[in-house]
Amino acid sequence: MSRKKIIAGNWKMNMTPSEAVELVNTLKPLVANDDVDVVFCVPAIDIIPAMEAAKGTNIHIGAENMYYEDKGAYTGEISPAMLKDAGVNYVVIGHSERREYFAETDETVNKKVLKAFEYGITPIVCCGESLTQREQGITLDWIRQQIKIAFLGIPAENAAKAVIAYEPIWAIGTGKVATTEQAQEVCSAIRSCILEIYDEATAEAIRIQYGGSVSAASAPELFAQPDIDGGLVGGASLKPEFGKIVNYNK
Ligand code: G2H
Repeated sequence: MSRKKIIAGNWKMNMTPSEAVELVNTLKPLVANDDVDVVFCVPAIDIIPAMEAAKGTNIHIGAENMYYEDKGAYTGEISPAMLKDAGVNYVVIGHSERREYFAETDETVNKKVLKAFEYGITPIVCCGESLTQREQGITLDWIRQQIKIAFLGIPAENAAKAVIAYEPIWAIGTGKVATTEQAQEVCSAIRSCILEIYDEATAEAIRIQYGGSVSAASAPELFAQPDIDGGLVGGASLKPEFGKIVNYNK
């Protein structure tokens, strides 16, 4: 079975609404590639203007986070209903920066994944090990635990539609990209873990991205790996370079 690649930008806390419109306008002719799903995950305040600017193109606008309750007294949070109503179909969940600075845990990640599916939003579920964990040789155990908890209670038909982003923390924003072998090894282990939890069809269908200092130079080899179905791209998604990453196969 051949999976459609998914290449997503993660803008993080960059771009004011007017800068967002400018960036979408700059990138839209550069990211036209119907062979891949192209997603720009943007700050909440940029979602609506970015969506307006991307109208009529192949770009999907996604969110970088959401809360796991439907509505209520949660000052400052964004609900899944708000995202859905704005036309958002993808949301990044459990990025390592959210885990590090905003106390997100595997349990809150699981609640958010459950809630995203309830609203028909595709979660991009992030996992990844620290440098210490890699040096201790516990990378695969750690990732398996993150995946098992993230997918607790998720039925196979939903899991098959999910996206998992493997992002080694030591490679994020450092310019230190994982080697192709390291990235493929972990992405393949993630697929085996999904096979263990569910079945072959789900493991074959789920899309697994690599993230961490992806660049136009590293993308073609990374995305050619059998278990890497695209990338979650930070720094390079804010530049025309993102067009080259999306067109890695041209
Ligand atoms: C990892 C990645 C995007 P960057 O956080 O999710 O960022 O490509 O800048 O390392």
